[in-house]
Amino acid sequence: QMLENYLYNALERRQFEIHYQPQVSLRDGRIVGLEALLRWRHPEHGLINPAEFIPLLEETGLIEPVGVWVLQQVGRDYRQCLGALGETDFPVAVNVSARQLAPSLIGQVAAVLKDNALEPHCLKLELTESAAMDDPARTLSLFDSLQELGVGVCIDDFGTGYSSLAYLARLPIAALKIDRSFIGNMMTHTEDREVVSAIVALAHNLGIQVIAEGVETPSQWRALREMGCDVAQGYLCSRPVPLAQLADIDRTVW
Ligand code: G
Ligand code: G
Ligand code: MN
Ligand code: NA
Repeated sequence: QMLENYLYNALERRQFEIHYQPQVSLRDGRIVGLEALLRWRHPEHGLINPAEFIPLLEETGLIEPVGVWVLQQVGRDYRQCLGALGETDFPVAVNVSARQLAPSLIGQVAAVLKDNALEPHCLKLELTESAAMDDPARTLSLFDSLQELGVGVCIDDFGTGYSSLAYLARLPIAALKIDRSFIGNMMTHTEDREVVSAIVALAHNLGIQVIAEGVETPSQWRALREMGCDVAQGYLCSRPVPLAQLADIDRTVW
């Protein structure tokens, strides 16, 4: 309740910030993308993770203005992100909630590109598997519009929801992100390793890139590379960090 009252003013008090986590090619070790992750810097409670307040933002409808702010902030940060990493060009992925899946999302994304003079491939959206499958017809029409705009959509937390494979094959999807629960167990549980391997094969057969989430150890990295998984994201490479710390990421660990 307390948190909820504070949340109403958090946006105008500029208490939200965005941290960035690199996504690294399993083939050549290059940073090929970033995921933007929202944080709330509360004056008394310190840095609060989204698991604690995203559900509240969704319930109250505040996710809509906050979601617009996230997109715009990522747009403003984009060139600095690349500069910090010494790279020329890669996409930054922004998470969107089911509540943001309205036709207005297309206009919001288009405005961010225009306002910040960005090419469409600079931005990607991430939508969880369960949000995408909630209303498959709506999802299909939004994905088609985003593809027309040139902005790719990734399916987040893949493997934990109930995908209709028929819909999945019809959606224009930029990448499947394998849920970190499978990666966490893949070295100790054969079944999880088989699930990871099956998702890689499914994605590749559909011409879709695969990103492994929650990669924490060198042995997971090696196993994923052997399976032909494309990209790794996780604490092994870097925790999500504020923009100012992107330049300090230690690339000798992977
Ligand atoms: O960063 P962390 O692991 O705490 O994120 C927890 C969850 O919050 C993740 O599932 C992530 O997708 C979600 N999340 C992070 N940032 C955003 C955001 O800007 N918008 C939405 N809708 N969800 C986000
Ligand atoms: O659901 P989504 O994939 O958007 O959530 C990303 C969340 O996962 C972020 O909140 C981030 O802090 C967290 N995360 C990123 N890398 C790792 C990791 O290697 N291990 C664990 N346990 N969490 C991670
Ligand atoms: Mn995500
Ligand atoms: Na995820």
